Amino acid sequence: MKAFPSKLRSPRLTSQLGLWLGAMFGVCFLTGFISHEIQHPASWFWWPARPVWLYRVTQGVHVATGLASIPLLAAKLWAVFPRLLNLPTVKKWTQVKDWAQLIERVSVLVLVAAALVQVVSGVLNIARWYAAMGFFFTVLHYWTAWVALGALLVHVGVKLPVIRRALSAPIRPLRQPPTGLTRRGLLGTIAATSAVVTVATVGETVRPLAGVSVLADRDPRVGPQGLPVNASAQAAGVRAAAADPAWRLEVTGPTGTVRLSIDDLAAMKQTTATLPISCVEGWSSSADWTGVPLRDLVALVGGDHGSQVTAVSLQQYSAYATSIVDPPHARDPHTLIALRLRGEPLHVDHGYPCRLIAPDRPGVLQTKWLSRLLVGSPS
Ligand SMILES: Nc1nc2c(c(=O)[nH]1)N[C@H]1C(S)=C(S)[C@@H](COP(=O)(O)O)O[C@H]1N2
Ligand SMILES: [Mo]
Repeated sequence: MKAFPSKLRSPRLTSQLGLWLGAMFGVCFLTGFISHEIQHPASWFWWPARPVWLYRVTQGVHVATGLASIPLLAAKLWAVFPRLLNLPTVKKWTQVKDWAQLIERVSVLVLVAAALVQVVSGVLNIARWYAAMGFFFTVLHYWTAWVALGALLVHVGVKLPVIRRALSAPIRPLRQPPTGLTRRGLLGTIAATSAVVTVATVGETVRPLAGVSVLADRDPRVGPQGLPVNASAQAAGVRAAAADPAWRLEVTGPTGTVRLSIDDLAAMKQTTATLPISCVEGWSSSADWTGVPLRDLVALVGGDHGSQVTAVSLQQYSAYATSIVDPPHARDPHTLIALRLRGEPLHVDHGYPCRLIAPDRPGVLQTKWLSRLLVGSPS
């Protein structure tokens, strides 16, 4: 195919881009897998409560590597484009001679499709197109990642000899001195584009870069009490319930149920901790939270070191309305039922009357507008 001819295309360029892309994908897959397991833990999975910033880093890396891979993916597709559509023509399956080649071709198509699905759905999620995707996103993004991984392993397995040859062969000088872009110039441009994408977005979680991250979807400094808000009390339909003077936090455990007013909670021993909200979408923001350590409430109803807590919101009909607090987090002294943010009573958009805030946990599990805590043993 003669479309887009370029002397810069070579097995070496393709292999080099593939190597970078593979490394990005590997890191992105691993950090994404961790995030998935924290939210839907398998029985073997365990996630610590410390260091408090660990999830903030893994999820920041997940979103950053995903975004930085977009220019690499575009370049890689460009590099192989003339051959991408070279499908072997199969008239009868019984006549297929080169099965290895056929499998390789199909795996490439699957890989390209899966990579595009991941990039597009990831970007749409960051842009908060929940209405269009909702719960569907997590399922799609998770399973497509496995499909991509499988196709990638097949692809690399089949191409290994070509990759080896391309990367170990001495660089063949071009017959004519290059006019325009050189190979090195092209690689440099691709790397620079990825770097620009990263710097332009990573400020949503790396605070010192917030000022230059022009493409960041969230400014980690903006919102009521200097903290971003995804779901407002209005949007969550909890304005009235949150303002009701009859509100009580209902805590149920092995020894029974206690109902605590906001004054009751404020009269208990208060702890202040600096903890980030680390949204799965990649933005994060740290602040001082003050409230009652969850473990004190656990003890109040007869729970102990091994207790698991289910936090339930006033909000209804939302996937974010409940969250499970596993023992490592439930017993951590900095896991709080927060009443105050930066020294002021919580803004209603941040979860007034009280919210859960725990170290090293995805934002989506930091349940706002609490109504009930159920203390039990891990299931
Ligand atoms: N009840 C409830 N709690 C919630 C949410 C929600 O929609 N409802 N959003 C979660 C998400 S996705 C994040 S990142 C954190 C911070 O969200 P905020 O920015 O809307 O406060 O709160 C979490 N707690
Ligand atoms: Mo979030």
